[in-house]
Amino acid sequence: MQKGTLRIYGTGGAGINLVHAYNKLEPIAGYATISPAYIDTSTSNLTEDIDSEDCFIMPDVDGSGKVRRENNTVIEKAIKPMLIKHPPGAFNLVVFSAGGGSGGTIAHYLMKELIERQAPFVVLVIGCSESHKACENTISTIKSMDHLSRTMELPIIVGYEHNTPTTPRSEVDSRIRRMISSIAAITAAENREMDTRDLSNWVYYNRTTSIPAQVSELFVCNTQEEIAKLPTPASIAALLSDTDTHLPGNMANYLCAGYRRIQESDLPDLYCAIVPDTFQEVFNDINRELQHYIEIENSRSKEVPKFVTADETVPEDGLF
Ligand SMILES: Nc1nc2c(ncn2[C@@H]2O[C@H](COP(=O)(O)OP(=O)(O)OP(=O)(O)O)[C@@H](O)[C@H]2O)c(=O)[nH]1
Ligand SMILES: [Mg+2]
Repeated sequence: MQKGTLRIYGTGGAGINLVHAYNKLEPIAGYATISPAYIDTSTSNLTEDIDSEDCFIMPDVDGSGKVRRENNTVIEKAIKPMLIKHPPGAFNLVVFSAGGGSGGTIAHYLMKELIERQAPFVVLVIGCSESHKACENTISTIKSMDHLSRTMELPIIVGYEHNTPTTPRSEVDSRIRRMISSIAAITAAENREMDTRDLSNWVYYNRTTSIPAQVSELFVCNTQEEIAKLPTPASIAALLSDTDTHLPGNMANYLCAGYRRIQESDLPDLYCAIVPDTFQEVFNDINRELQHYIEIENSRSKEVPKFVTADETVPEDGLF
């Protein structure tokens, strides 16, 4: 049996940092072989152990300085050549932070291309609101995904975490890595009764249910009790150890289950749930933060203080 390959595109600085944990990882039984691709507008997040053939750095630019439109033309043009060098796998992940200028922009054009090819993918997004600009970029990232999903009439599945003072980067990173390992487990192609088409329909749930395609959230759960606390998922991909595990009929609109082949495994059951109803709240929370930044900005004095008085003589070269 052919082992599954999971392509992980790490886009922008945070994307590269996160995907770096899987650099040159030896194949592990029960998990898809991970094939990382590091995509950015600068080399500042690359480390010496990353091979240049695993990278695609946009030509003639050096970072986007947190401005999404700084390099968007270069990025849009580069996506097709990038995909020739780093083609999509049977399943794909796009990992990035929404707060910067590069990761979210590269991810936007990449998602567009993956959707056009109907290549199944999940995006893992780190939202940021430590500054007005980061918050605005995070909102813009969500709006872009919403528009893309609407115009293409296909769902976009987002595993979402947010950097906050109480959820520091390291905690966010380990939650994102848990999602990566879970997706690598369900896409292993070694699981009994789980086909590639099952996983494609898990992502594109609108093919098999009447739920309209929309930006939807990914939740990884280990028990059915955890699932029961969520609004009803549109779809679940379950990876179980025991074929006798009872799967109640009302768990989700679409459910595909696979069974681990590794008998001695004490790995927990996995339920990867796609929920359409929670992302509105994610958006509302960030938007509230953005409105707060806007209020602060509006309350600033628009007058620029003048330190050179009108009766002073300014030297010809401006040097006081
Ligand atoms: N959790 C987590 N957050 C990160 C990490 N690196 C950066 N961030 C956050 O992501 C935001 C954007 O940073 P980057 O991902 O480096 O930005 P970029 O996509 O490279 O975009 P530009 O540098 O503006 O071109 C920062 O403001 C940080 O808050 C990381 O490794 N983990
Ligand atoms: Mg950067």
